[in-house]
Amino acid sequence: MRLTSIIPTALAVVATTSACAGPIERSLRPEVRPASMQINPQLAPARGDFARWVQDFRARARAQGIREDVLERAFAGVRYDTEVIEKDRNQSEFTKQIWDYLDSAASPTRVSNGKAALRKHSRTLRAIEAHYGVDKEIVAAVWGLESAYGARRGQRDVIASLATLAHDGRRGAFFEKQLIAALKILQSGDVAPRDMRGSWAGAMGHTQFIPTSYLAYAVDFDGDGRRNIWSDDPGDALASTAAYLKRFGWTKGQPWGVEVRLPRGFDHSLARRDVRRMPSEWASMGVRGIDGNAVPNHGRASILLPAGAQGAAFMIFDNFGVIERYNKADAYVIGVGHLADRLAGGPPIQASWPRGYKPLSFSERKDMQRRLRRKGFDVEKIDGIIGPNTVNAIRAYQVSQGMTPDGYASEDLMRRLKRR
Ligand SMILES: [Ca+2]
Repeated sequence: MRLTSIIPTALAVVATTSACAGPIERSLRPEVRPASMQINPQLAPARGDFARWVQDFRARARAQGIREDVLERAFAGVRYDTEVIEKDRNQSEFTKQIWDYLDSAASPTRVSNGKAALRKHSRTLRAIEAHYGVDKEIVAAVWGLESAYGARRGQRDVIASLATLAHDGRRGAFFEKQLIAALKILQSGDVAPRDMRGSWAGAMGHTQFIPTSYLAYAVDFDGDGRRNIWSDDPGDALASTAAYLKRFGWTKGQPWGVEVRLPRGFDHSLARRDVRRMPSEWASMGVRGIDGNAVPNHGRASILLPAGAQGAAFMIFDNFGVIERYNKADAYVIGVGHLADRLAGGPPIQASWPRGYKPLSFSERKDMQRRLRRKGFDVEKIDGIIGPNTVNAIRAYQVSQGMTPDGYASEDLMRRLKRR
């Protein structure tokens, strides 16, 4: 299966709702995206002729300090790339449930290739871990998801891709900023134009930095005077990833999260990011590691149920939020974290997922609430939101039906409610 580059757009928003199994995009790639990056179809007119756009753009680039000789070399032979636009248009069609995503993220091949990569680059990765205080398995896991350990760094001309996307205008301002940053990279001499290759969306090198992230966070780890994230030698790229994670507060030795078992009768309304407790407090409520023991006190933690009550449960720590700085999707963060655990010799996720489950649509959820109310299980509001009240009503209904009272808004529940 091909796990290609995509800038997650809707994904980042959708997938932060941890109470339901939202669609997960095909990408295993993080992008560092400014919060202001929004898609507004109204602002997406065709801008006409590409060559004329490039002329106008070059004037804007010169005004921002890019030298004419750099522009001349960067744009030599650059053409509008229709494939890039096709990929940009199609990306939202690729969706995955979290369990399918995690199957890919920690596939047997990716785990064994990762172990081999850790062995092959052990000296570099240990030096990076020592210098930045970021666990080498986490760095390797980001590498594994971003480019399959360097095998898929992207072969497109970054200037052509970014110019095409900036000209297209759907997210023109964002990509023009990336294009300026890419030109600054060329102007710095870190890389020659022909070597500045990347994904269709301009993510570059082993860990797929976009140009603005490169400018802010890339490092020259081998000390040759150039920050080279494109070469076969992954040292600078992996160190850049570690530098990035360190910058956003990585705590060495703290897990991103650990899989837990929730006690019978656990109040699922506590499974929220803003409910943060010490593992000992969770343990006193019966929340245990998968081995049955209390989770060590690694710091305050939340309970995350990425696919609802029927899937795996995780106790997540501050490092989870650090990985989110790459990509906010729960699936991505768990993918990186779990792959890292596997590379360190850890076991697969133990819980089973509600495979085959299709999330109820908004109107189905409202229909479910109406049916619950009609049967005497009040949900307070018919709003399509599965909050604590709805979960409690589902539980009470499930008890009345002799079902497992997990409070989960499943298709099975819906079928039951539709019976007389
Ligand atoms: Ca270097």
